[in-house]
Amino acid sequence: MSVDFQSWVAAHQTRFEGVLRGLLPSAEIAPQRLHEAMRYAVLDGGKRVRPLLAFAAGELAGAQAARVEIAAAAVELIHAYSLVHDDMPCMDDDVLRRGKPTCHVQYDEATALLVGDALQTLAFQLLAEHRLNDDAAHQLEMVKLLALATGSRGMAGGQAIDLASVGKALSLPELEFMHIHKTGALIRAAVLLGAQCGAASAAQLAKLDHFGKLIGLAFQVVDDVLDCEADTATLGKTAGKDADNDKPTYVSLLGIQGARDMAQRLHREALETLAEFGAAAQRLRELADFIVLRKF
Ligand code: GRG
Repeated sequence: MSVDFQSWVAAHQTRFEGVLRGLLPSAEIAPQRLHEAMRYAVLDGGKRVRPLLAFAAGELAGAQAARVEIAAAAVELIHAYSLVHDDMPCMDDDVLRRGKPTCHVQYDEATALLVGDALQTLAFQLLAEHRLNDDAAHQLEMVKLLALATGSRGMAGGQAIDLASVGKALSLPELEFMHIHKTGALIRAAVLLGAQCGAASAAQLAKLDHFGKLIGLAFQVVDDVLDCEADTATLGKTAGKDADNDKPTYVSLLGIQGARDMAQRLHREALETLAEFGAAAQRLRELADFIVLRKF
């Protein structure tokens, strides 16, 4: 990572933390415990990869930063909701997330369920409340895009396939289908929403969509490798869960080296889709590098 990129990431992460603090309901307001748990699940943790992708795509498309912040916050709230629900006993049943006790451990299961529900609805409230694009019809399309990426044809659908695949041998296309939905859909939406806060052409959006699809899948392939290779302290979540749970992964299907090779190929293809943007896509390229080379 270049020093310039590192300071771009740090500056955006810091500013975004302040944005999230301001958008989340105060823990002083009733129901205090729910609001406190929502803040616990969202603040002070996470790499903020999806918001960073939205910021980079927004910069490429000349979007106003204040608009991209709202789109990025909506995506991050959906992501945080998915982590809270995924960690619950009825799903992945985990006790550690972002280096802290998971939401249901810190609070209780009913609260964690409500935290996820409330974060998801807050995301859509933000998209309805704030101006994201000069064209209202276009903004409505953006709301639909996030809804599709989140629901049964996107992330929640991917999670359903994931839960049903435990102990089963999936083929590579089946595994790809699952991950393009479970992890990829929201990453793709982050890139597109960032760009749609600005003035990207249909042809540019198609390229960015393809980039988001490839880098979303690469993110998951790397996640599978890290689950095998990194330790719990580095990841801030329990390592080795996939093998323990007998889940099909890129590593179980291709082996560690095969999964690494696949991540490299997806990375290369993702960078190729950005070729025509020239210097304007530099941050997206650097984020693609970060996603594939990350150690946590
Ligand atoms: C509960 C509807 C529903 C969906 C859950 C995303 C997801 C679907 C579950 C999370 C389980 C998981 C570990 C998926 C692998 C990829 C992934 C999303 C990792 C976590 O994302 P990071 O690394 O997390 O961006 P941080 O904490 O950095 O934000």
